[in-house]
Amino acid sequence: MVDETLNRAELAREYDASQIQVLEGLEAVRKRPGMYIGSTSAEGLHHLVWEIVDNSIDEAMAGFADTIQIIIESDGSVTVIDDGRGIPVDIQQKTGRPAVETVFTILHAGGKFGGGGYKVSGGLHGVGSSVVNALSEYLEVSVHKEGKVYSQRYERGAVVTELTVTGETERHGTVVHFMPDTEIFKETIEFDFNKLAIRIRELAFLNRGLNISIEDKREGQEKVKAYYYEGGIKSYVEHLNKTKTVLYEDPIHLEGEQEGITVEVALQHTDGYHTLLMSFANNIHTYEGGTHESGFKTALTRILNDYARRKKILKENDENLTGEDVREGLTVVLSIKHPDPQFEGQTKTKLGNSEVRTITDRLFSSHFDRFLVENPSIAKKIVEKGILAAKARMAAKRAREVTRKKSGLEISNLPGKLADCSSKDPEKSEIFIVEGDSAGGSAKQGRSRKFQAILPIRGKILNVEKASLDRILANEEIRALFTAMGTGFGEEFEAAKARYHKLIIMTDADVDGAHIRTLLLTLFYRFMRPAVEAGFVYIAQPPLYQVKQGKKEVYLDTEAELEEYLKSIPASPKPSIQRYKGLGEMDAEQLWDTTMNPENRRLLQVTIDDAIEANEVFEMLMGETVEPRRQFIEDNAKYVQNIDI
Ligand code: TSJ
Repeated sequence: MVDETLNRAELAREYDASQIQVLEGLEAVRKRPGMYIGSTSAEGLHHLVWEIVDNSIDEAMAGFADTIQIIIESDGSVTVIDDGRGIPVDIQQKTGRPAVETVFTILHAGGKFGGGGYKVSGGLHGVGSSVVNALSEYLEVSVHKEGKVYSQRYERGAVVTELTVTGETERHGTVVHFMPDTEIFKETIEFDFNKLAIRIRELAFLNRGLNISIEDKREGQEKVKAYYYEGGIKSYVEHLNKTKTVLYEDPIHLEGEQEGITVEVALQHTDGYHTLLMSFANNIHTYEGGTHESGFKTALTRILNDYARRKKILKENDENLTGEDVREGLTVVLSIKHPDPQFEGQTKTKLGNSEVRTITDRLFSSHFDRFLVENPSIAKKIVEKGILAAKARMAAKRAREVTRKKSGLEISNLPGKLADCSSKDPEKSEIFIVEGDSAGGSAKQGRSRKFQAILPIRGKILNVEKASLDRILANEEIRALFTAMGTGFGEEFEAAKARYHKLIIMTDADVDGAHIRTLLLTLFYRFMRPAVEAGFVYIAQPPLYQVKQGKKEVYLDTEAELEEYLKSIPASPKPSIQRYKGLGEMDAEQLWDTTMNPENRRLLQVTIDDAIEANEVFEMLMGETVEPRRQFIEDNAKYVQNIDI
């Protein structure tokens, strides 16, 4: 028998050793923060909030919490509060330290006790609260449990106060308050309310019955948004279809569990032609799909074909409906919860667990089949919609075969507004999408004709406040853009046919410009995604200020740069400062010098993540009916510009 009791000296030595390990662990996080949170830009900064909130969501998913508050404090720090059981505070056998301290000081120790339940842990999420602690100037935790409040404070990951009882309480739950460390987040530590609100609303939809709110206490920006959806993803589908004509009143909602995996689906058909399928695994949006999505799709197609044959709506000689036929006009939210999700793909948003394909197929099939049998009039509408889509598909195919008719997007129909370049080498060619005819005129004059093409777009036509995406796609200027690119769009998109390898968005530095840019990025994300992935899409950055002193002209991009520059030059002759509100205020030569000339200009390459975010902002804009959109867009303008970073 080994004597497991340690004497005091041994205990002290063990404790010192473990403290050294703690510091080494968290020091590694501070040395290479990008490894743990992706980046130290605005993106990484916002991950801190999700790392903390995810723990409260886990507590809610386990059934112990139903209210989560997120507060941006007036000094820019963040507080997250839940009404769960409170992180355990008891002294752990192994470390001799309170469990809550371990959560914040040991890498990957988050939520390891208790066991079981689902964890939000995919992509960059779930690396743990200790990472947030390591990257915060300070972090304070308060646990409300069994009548007492236990509190502890850390600075840059290190314990500065022992866990002590600091008061009495009648409630239960966890409060975490932290200030991101400016030594780590050198670009910005400013949280973006709208960016947080978008994800918080999504979490509310995905977790039925959860009360989740976000409050901004910063001066001049005070606001609160609270979300609660009794119907969960069923409410999500209702919300997504709010502006559409639906084929039956209530979304179909199905839920099942097998081998510890829960599958939840809500779907509803509209009279439109687009499919909107959003899938999630443990609350993470699986943009790239995966096994849950493919299991669902296969099952939907098979069940509808079987049903249509049983009911003799499809005759013996009729072909089966295809997946695309049965998904036409369909809006779906699919959400699965898995104890050990595997995320794959370029952006780690593709679910890989192979057993999920079969489980989703089986659960959805049996529920959906029963639904069709029990609701024959809805079933009829769904099958008929699919048959109509199949007929349209076959008619279009015949038309193509017989007439080889042109789609209208051939290069031979190049739009009149396009000032094309003379180069025919796509690698050397650029197209500028320019907001407004007057800026378009300056750009046409100022450009290098050889390799730069200009396509002006009129802002007011692109009024997202009124136009649905369908109508936007029918819009002449948008069609002109796709024609000019030579790629086709959507499922027919071929990046290899792109006539330009740089597609540069050039909009004004104001609200409308940001608005148009969001719309364009949304379009590219949805209908030209391979071009975004190939890195073909860029944003031009016109300067904000021009300072003239005598003959000398200098262009500056930010107010800070302007102030610094003004300090660096003599007071006389008095410099004249021009603030550019729009591209139209620059003449052709200025536009070339500052924004178009490859030698001086700075272009921002758009990443797929930027496009995803723009798409989310767009959806938010389309979805909000209560709040005046104008106000929202104004609040959001700063955020939209942030996609530049
Ligand atoms: F991790 C964290 F510190 F960042 C954090 C955790 C932050 C916030 C805002 C909340 C939480 C959190 C943790 N909320 N609720 C919990 N629950 C537990 O940690 C817990 C409590 C009791 C038991 C048990 O088995 O009795 C198990 C767990 C995991």
